[in-house]
Amino acid sequence: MKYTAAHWGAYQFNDGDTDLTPLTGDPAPSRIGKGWVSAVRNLDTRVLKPAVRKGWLEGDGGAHRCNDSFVEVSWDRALDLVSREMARVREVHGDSAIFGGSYGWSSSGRFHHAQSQMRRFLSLGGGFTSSRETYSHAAAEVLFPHILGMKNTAFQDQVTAQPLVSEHCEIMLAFGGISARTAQVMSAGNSYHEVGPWIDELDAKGVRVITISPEKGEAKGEWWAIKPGTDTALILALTYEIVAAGKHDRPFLDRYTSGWDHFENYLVGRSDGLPKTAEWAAQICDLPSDQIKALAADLMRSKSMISMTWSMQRADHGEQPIWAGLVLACALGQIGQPGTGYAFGYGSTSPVGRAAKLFPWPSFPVPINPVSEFIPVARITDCLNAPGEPYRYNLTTRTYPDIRLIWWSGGNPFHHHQDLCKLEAAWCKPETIITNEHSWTATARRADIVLPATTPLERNDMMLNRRDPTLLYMSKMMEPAGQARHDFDIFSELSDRMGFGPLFTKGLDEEAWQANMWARCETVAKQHGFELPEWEAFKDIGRFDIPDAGEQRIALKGFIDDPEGEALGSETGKITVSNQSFAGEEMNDCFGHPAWIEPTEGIALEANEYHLITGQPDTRLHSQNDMGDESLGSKIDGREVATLHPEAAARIGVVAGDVIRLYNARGACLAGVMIREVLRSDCISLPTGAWYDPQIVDGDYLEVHGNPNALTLDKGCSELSQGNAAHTCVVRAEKWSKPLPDLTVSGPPRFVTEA
Ligand SMILES: Nc1nc2c(c(=O)[nH]1)N[C@H]1C(S)=C(S)[C@@H](COP(=O)(O)OP(=O)(O)OC[C@H]3O[C@@H](n4cnc5c(=O)[nH]c(N)nc54)[C@H](O)[C@@H]3O)O[C@H]1N2
Ligand SMILES: Nc1nc2c(c(=O)[nH]1)N[C@H]1C(S)=C(S)[C@@H](COP(=O)(O)OP(=O)(O)OC[C@H]3O[C@@H](n4cnc5c(=O)[nH]c(N)nc54)[C@H](O)[C@@H]3O)O[C@H]1N2
Ligand SMILES: [Mo]
Repeated sequence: MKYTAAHWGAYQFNDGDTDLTPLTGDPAPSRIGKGWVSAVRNLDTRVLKPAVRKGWLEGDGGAHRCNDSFVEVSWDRALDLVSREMARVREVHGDSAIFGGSYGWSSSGRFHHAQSQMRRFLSLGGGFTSSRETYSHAAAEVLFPHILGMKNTAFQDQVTAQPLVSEHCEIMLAFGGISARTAQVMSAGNSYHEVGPWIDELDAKGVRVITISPEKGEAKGEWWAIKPGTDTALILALTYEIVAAGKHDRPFLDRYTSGWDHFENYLVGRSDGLPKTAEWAAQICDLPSDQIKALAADLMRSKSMISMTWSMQRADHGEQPIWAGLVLACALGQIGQPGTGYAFGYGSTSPVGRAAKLFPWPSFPVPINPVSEFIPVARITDCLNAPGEPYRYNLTTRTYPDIRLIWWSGGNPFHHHQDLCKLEAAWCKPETIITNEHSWTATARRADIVLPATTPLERNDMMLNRRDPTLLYMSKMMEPAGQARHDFDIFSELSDRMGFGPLFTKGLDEEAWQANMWARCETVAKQHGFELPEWEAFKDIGRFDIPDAGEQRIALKGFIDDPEGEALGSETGKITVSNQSFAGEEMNDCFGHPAWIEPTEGIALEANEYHLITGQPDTRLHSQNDMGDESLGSKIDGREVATLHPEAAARIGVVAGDVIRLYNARGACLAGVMIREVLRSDCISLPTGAWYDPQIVDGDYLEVHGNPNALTLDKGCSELSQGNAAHTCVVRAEKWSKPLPDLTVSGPPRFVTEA
């Protein structure tokens, strides 16, 4: 038996197999995996040879970057062009002119990790401007150190174990729901999917699960169809009603939090004349006030978990709901007890609340970057548009660097960024863009030099995931497509050409590096009281399951048990209900305490306006595998499918199977129509990830495949985090009755021979 792994699961196969089987023991294998092998084998969309953009060869300065043809070249020529261009840019503009932020999920093996390989190469070559935080939860990453005194990853690692919730919790108040759809995924690989079974267990044990979301999706139990972007108002009202009844836990608030009184002045309206009552919230959230009051009363007498999906903060003012939710949990005083309190990310990925020990497995080493310049990850368009301009971020004022060369590897900004039309214009500004890619993604089609990379199915690697109790030797399943090479080989040869080959490789090849990483794993295992098989034996067996790997953690228990000895790293050592350092900054979009701040758009909808919900796709990981069978098979007329409520469909005048045009001032896209009563009638849900395919159709710029980022808002959540606000977006909709434009992304780009 041989093994391999992806962020969506772990797989086994025998030599000669043409498809993969989910790992034995996985109770709920992922749908995404069904489209993996076909995507890798789809040679129409794989990058088969190095390619250089025609306009770049002709010196167009980037002008035609977003709509150009390519010249296929030899590896020798491609690497020669790259090394000369890198040397030129470093020489003329300095190291910080190179942007290597390269955000993205790449693939699961820890040796062939595209970003780590690239960052090792760029760091050893002189350094690069990097990026901070993620598209997943930037607002939390910036906020939590202030209010919880710890990093988001540290909090994620201690989120209360799922079995404890099943056993002890009575009300699971799930903002954004808890979804097996998103729990298909765990960064670095996943040997079992437990969230679907956990949801069933909560149901079986009689836990009252309340899904607060504009979209019910497949959720079981109660559904509160809240208006998007208004959760903070609901949370404040629940807190208000608890305070008004005198049922807030004053001893807990005094002992474990700071700044309650200042917040309470706001909550009850002493500071702004506006009590945050159930009636007040009801009209903002579009929920009945007596339902809010009844829930507040139930919370006062029940054991509850206040759970927030990551999506809650991927929105304008995204800091507010997750901070308000924490404050509600403080008012209820159940933090630090088994199965109750506060959680961030149940279901958003598989391992959040997983009852398993954590092991600090090694990763491919990335040296310290000699350049300290960085941008908040989602400010890429602003950075390219406004070098030298000031912006606020995490209580400081910074200026955007002047980027002349971008290298992207293992990420797809023309998937992940918002307002892609605006990004396209900014993307034409740098002098050169280089990418390593295995597929002709929208980003590869907008790069100057494209270096074809292998996929995990075409190489040997290791699944080492600190949150998973299984280690796998990932065996190569098939030969690389075309002339694709491993990222490690690409960067090894480039370092050689650029004079630092031995520094990059340390004289080791792929096999020696992996054996070396395994030796470091053996040390970690010994420190944790167990032995790993030797390298050759591991390669042979392929799978190692850690003994006694179970562990049930309780979030913040150390602090609750010993608030002085285990004081938090926040400004007061406690959970900050009000935060003095924010208050001192006078930000107009994040105050000294959680507050209701209207989002930039979507509070008042005009006729024919809808909230666009752009969550994660069921059939893919972001844009990965979009050209595989599972994703392609789910489309309507080749377009990504938007879900509409029957009333919305009737208003727009469409039936299931039609195609609609969604549009706003930022852009327009087509999508297939599915009609279901699983979302609000003023919402349209269009998952992310259809490969971006904008075309000029009858004089209009139209994304023809169903990529919602043609429409979303490119704005920082706030001056605090500058995270993305992808979920805040309003669109109009109309039936598309014209002929359907052919997709261009389902085939390779235009190739030409050099003039
Ligand atoms: N509207 C909207 N937009 C969103 C979101 C949303 O909710 N709504 N969600 C956001 C979130 S949370 C995220 S995390 C981002 C995700 O955005 P990304 O992580 O950028 O999306 P992926 O499609 O996973 O991109 C990974 C890329 O790496 C490439 N790749 C994979 N393996 C390798 C390899 O071994 N070598 C090389 N060289 N390349 C490889 C793949 O082909 C793919 O193009 O999207 C964000 N965008
Ligand atoms: N299948 C699959 N799974 C994935 C991924 C993938 O691409 N595919 N990507 C992974 C990644 S990188 C990430 S970061 C996580 C993201 O995980 P999440 O952020 O949890 O996932 P989303 O699908 O963006 O949103 C979850 C829910 O939030 C709801 N929601 C949207 N707006 C609002 C709102 O204003 N209020 C409330 N209460 N609810 C709202 C949506 O309707 C949706 O049901 O998913 C991971 N899992
Ligand atoms: Mo993410």
